[in-house]
This record gives sequence, structure tokens and C-alpha cells, in this order.
Amino acid sequence: MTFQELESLYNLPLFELIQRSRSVHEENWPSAEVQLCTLLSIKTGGCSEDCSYCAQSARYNSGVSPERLMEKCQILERAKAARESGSTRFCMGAAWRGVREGTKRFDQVLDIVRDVSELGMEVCVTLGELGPSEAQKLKEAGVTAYNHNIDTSPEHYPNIVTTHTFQDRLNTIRHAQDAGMSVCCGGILGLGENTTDRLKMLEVISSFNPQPESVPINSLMPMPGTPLAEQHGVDTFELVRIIALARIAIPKAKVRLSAGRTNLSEEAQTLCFFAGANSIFYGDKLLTAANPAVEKDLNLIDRLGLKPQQPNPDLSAPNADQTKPNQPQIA
Ligand code: SAM
Ligand code: DTB
Ligand code: SF4
Repeated sequence: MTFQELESLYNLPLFELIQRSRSVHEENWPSAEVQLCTLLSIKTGGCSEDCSYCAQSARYNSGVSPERLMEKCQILERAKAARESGSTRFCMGAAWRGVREGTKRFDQVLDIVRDVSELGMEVCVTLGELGPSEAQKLKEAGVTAYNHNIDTSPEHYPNIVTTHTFQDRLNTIRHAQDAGMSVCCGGILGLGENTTDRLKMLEVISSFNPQPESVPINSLMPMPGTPLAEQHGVDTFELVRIIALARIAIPKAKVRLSAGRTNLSEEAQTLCFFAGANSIFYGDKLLTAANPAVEKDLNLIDRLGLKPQQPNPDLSAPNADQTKPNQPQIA
């Protein structure tokens, strides 16, 4: 979807925008389902990168202490517990710039993925930069989706991160797609960007071929010690508009209402679901930051008459559209 199309939708009266996103939602998804995803930080802190929102960067005194890669048996316990509690997707995050074939830590990750993928959940990993061979190895080990966010517009990205480029992010996404993994790609609202940046971010994400299988919409959780610690919160109606646009522009993606739910009322979250969000991170912790308690989420889901999504037996990645270019067009 082009920037102009996104902009004219964005400027509609809110109810009209939601009416449109709701109808796209109903054409593509069961209307009352929400996917529950469990997130686990398998390697926390000490990251070389300078992403100015992130508590895991070694450059900031955020109070997050660097840890080693978790042991496989502990990860498997957490994955089984996630499945028991109704999650259908297990997402493992590592605070790395990226991974390289032939290193011990990459072999350890492959070993972990092989075992987690036996449990019947979608297996998502977010490990930073990948080359073609790392992507291929992860796919073979059983990864179903690779999370790599573009986070903001190409223009605003250098104000947020200087240790890698927006193009580096696009290259990794291409490698994940070429290896046959689904891509989970979204961004963060509240990084000091303007509406144009938010729409450009969605323009890029919607131009991927194939479009991402999931689109996480995070609201910045300002982390003490990071350059964005004092950033003010995101207006709920702007968040809802971006969710509605993501639903319209990327109709078959799970739109995940991601970081920042602890700052949203139940009513605000409900509006997000109504506008097209159909997936959440479920569990008391994200990577380092807080998330609503499991009981609170289950209670909300129940009161809204929503149903947790059942496991999807088809874990294959979406197909590319052969009539379209497969590199996003960056203006
Ligand atoms: N190192 C890998 C990478 O950068 O892709 C994986 C982990 S990284 C923490 C995953 C994503 O979490 C980021 O791309 C960003 O969208 C999100 N994130 C990190 N810190 C956040 C914060 N304070 N508030 C909201 N989202 C955040
Ligand atoms: C995504 O888009 N959001 C998740 C997941 N992908 C890896 C991470 C949110 C992190 C929030 C900040 C923290 O926990 O440190
Ligand atoms: Fe490292 Fe990822 Fe955090 Fe950036 S977002 S500092 S790459 S863990």
C-alpha cells in the first residue's frame, strides 16, 4: 500500500477507519480470536548495538545485567509451560547484533530450536542480523518465523540506531524469507517519530514480498538509563489508527499488540482488538520489561468473549507474489 493510500486512510474519522479495518479483519480472520504468544529472553543484556530504546544495549546503564545464553533444559521447561498455559507461539529473543555460522553460540541456538520445535508450537526467534546460510540453518532446525523489526521509517532510523543501518535490517529480512521462514516484522511507536514516519514504516512493511506473517506493534516502554528514558507516551487513538492501518495494509498478518500493554487500560486494549489486533505477548514479562499478568489477560479475553487461537497445523511461510518485486522500494 502506498504512502498516499495510507495517509488518506489515516486521516479518516476514527469510526470510519475502524469500520474499514474491521471489515478487512472479518474477511481474513475469525472475528473473535486472539493468538497467545510467549516470549522468552534466552540471552539477556550486554548487546553491542546502540538502539536508543533498548535496555539490553551494553552502552547504557539501564540496570539490566548481562547474562549467558540460557541452558537448553531450562528453555524447554519454559516452552512446555507456555504450551500448557495456552500459547501457540514460543518466541526466543537474544540480545545480539547477529549470529554467525560456525560459532559455538549459533550451534547452541540450533540445538535449542530443534528441541523446542518438537513441541508443536510456532517457533519464532529474534537473534539480530542473519546471512543467507544462517537463515537456511535456522529454517532446517525448525524455526517457523524470524522476528526482525524495522522499528520506524528509513528516515528516522539513523536517529535511533547508529551501529547498523535500515538497509542491514532489510537484508536480514530478505535472507529469512529466501530461506523459507515466515517473517515477523513491525515497529515501535513513541521513538520521537512523526505521523509521516509511522506511515512510511507501514509502507515499507506492506511492500515486503511476501508480506510478513505477523506485525508486532510495540509502544515504547521508556527504559531508565537509555536515551529515550524520558520520552512521553503514545496517544491511544494514534495507536489504534496504526493498528487499523496495519490490518488494512497487511490483511493476512497477525497484528500483534506488543510491548506497552501495561500502560493501556483494558478499554484501550479492547479498542485495539476491535481495530484489528489479533495477537498478544502473554506472560508476566516481555524480554526485560513488564507485561500484564496472565490472570488479568485471561480475564479480559473471557469478558470480551474472545477465544485463544488454536495451534495452526500449517506452519509454512506465505508465498511470494511473482508479479511483484521482492525487495521493498525505499524512496
Ligand atoms: N537483538 C535483536 C534485534 O534487535 O532484532 C532481537 C531483540 S530486540 C529487543 C527485539 C525488538 O524489541 C526490537 O526490535 C524492538 O522493536 C523491541 N523493543 C526493544 N526494546 C523496547 C522497548 N523499550 N519498548 C518497546 N519495544 C522494544
Ligand atoms: C517485538 O516486536 N516485541 C518483543 C519481541 N518482538 C521480541 C520485544 C519487546 C521488548 C520490550 C522491552 C523489553 O522487554 O526489554
Ligand atoms: Fe541489541 Fe536488539 Fe537491543 Fe538493539 S534492540 S540493543 S540489537 S538487543
